[in-house]
Amino acid sequence: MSGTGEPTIFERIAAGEIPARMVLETDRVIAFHDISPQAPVHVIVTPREGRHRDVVELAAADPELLAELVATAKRIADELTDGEFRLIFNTGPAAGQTVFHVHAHLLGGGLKEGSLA
Ligand code: DGP
Repeated sequence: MSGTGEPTIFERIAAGEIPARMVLETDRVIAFHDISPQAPVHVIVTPREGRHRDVVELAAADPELLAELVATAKRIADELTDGEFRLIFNTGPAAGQTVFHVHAHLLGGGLKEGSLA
């Protein structure tokens, strides 16, 4: 666990304080369209709660929640893509992580130039 400071933007989205184009919500996971899409389908999949900074922390602390995150991404991909997709966890600032609340980028349907991948 980490991040005892201010809630991140994704925690504020989960709390309903900031609007987002929701795709799917479960008890533990939320998914919404990325504000700056890098592919025809670009969805953020993230835990509703918890203070896990990145996927490495989440895997160590709550592997079941990580598995649920991946399963949720697959459910969404089945609906919104041809079933083939990228799942990217930026880990650390030098890797492009800007929001320090673990999240997966679900990318599908072809990538734009200069994309995350
Ligand atoms: P990362 O760089 O891996 O930490 O990804 C953060 C992503 O979150 C980035 O692609 C843009 C997206 N994002 C940032 N702020 C918001 C927001 O307020 N709403 C939505 N829907 N997406 C956001």
